[in-house]
Amino acid sequence: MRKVITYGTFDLLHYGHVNLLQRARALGDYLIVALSTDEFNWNMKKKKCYFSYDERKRLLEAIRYVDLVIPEESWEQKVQDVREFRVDTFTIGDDWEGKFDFLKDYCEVVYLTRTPEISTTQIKTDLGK
Ligand code: C2G
Repeated sequence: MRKVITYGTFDLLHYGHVNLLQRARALGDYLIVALSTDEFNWNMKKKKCYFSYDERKRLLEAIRYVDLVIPEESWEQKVQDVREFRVDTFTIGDDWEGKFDFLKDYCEVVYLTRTPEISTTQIKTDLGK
């Protein structure tokens, strides 16, 4: 079984996220999503989420491409995650191109193109209009 892992906040879940998850899952047979906790988002990403971790987790678990959701609590957990879950492929959107190449020592690294026209920030801006 080829296992894939990806990381993110996935707030205000939208079709750009689903496009990513669908392609991530297609890289293997099992997709793990490491979901940024509220604390990680606030302390390390300066992101205030609309939905709580539990609500974002619930939404991700309802997506057919997602097999397991685990918490992302630090920038440093990726190597441990790859080893612990015996991951074959790490993948993430190409807005992170090159940032996680260090994982190539442990697994395949694939950067997938982002869906250009949609973002959580854009949604919040448009709704604020
Ligand atoms: N994404 C995408 N297209 C969009 C928006 C997002 O493909 N229009 C992808 C991102 O590239 C990322 C995933 O969806 O792979 C989740 O996006 P975010 O929730 O914004 O994740 P991010 O804040 O980039 O967190 O340790 C890594 C970080 O946790 C990544």
